[in-house]
Amino acid sequence: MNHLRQQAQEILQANDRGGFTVPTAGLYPFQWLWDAGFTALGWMRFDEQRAWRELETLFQGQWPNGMLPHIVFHRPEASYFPGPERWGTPQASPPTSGITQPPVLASFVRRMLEGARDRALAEEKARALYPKLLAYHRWFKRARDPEDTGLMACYHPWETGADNSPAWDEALAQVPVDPDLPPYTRRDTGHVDPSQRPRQEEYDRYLSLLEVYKRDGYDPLRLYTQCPFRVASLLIDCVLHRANRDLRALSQRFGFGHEAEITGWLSRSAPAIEALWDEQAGLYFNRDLIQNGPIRVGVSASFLPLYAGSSSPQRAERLAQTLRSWAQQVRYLVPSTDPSSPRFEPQRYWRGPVWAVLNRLIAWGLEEYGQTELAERLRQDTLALVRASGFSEYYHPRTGAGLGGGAFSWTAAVFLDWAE
Ligand code: 9YW
Repeated sequence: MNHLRQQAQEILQANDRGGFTVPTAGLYPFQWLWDAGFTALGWMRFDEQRAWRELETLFQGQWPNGMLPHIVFHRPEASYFPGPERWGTPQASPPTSGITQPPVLASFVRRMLEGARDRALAEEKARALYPKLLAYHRWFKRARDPEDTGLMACYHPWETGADNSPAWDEALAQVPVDPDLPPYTRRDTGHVDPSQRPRQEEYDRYLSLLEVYKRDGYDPLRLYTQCPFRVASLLIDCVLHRANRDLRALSQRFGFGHEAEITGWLSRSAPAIEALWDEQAGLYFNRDLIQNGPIRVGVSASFLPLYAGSSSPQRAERLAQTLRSWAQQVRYLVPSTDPSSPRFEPQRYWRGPVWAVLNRLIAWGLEEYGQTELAERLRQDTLALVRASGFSEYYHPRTGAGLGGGAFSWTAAVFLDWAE
């Protein structure tokens, strides 16, 4: 195992561009939001200073309104599309994308603080990051839940972290392809086998949404009523709920005094997440906010209310049963889509493959509900996949083959954080 730890460290070091870590060279040459969070957890295991730096660098891209974008384009790089010109956001220095991603950061900052060997450094860094985290979470509430429903409106599959999940098929199909869509050349399929990437019709719609944002001047409240893609995503809502619990703990610890405000948000999000439960399916479903109905496809995010901590013990037990039934159908947990679904595609990106980061989040939740055996199963499966196929972006849930990009930062980071 030691040589794998060594290799994982070397991947982070090789992907380090001086203050930020690219997810993988070539395919993703910038800094991504939730990747940066996981990567910081990995750096924490061998270079704490560098771990904190990862987050500080990410926050250089924070918008004046508090929004934290999903990509920060620290320096020009032609190997990725769409770059800053295509996003056309008002944010110039550094340029960024115009949507966000699952907000793991407050939870990870708390974890880093509690696990740090250099206590003084951790206190100083976490305290300095706190106001930025608070501004980000306030932006979420203001911009994405102006009606105080408890669920956040998401405006793009990229924003959910799980781009081509079958959960978004119908909602995305409702997005008209812009007849004046400027021509473009995909770069992703030049790096990775197209059978492991989203399809062309999805890409045309992903890019048509960017034209909508630009036309609407990135005005979040206009998009709240006008955006042709609006979903409540379990990845965003559960991660944010958990992050708000951790932000509240940080507020209390440092004496910032925002606990009542954050408790107010939590009191709305907990019942709203629980309303996504489906008794018959034994799991939680994402929700289409335009059709105003559940999206009945089981996905790996369907287990995240365990990570949020909003589930009752009974529902947690039922979720564990559902997960065990998935385990009958694949060799490695957790496939990103229910393997009994007709939409399950075991090698296509978020339509079936196993992702180490999702396993990490789900296992945290399982542990907290006392489901230690299943949590350990997820840990063992993740380590086995790395041993068999290296540090891939994602893995085939039946064969264990490594898929997507290689030498992948967040997979290496999860390994460092998880392998004892
Ligand atoms: C894209 C970087 C990102 C992840 C996303 C994943 C993929 C592709 O790669 O996005 O073009 O932005 O879906 O979750 O953050 O690893």
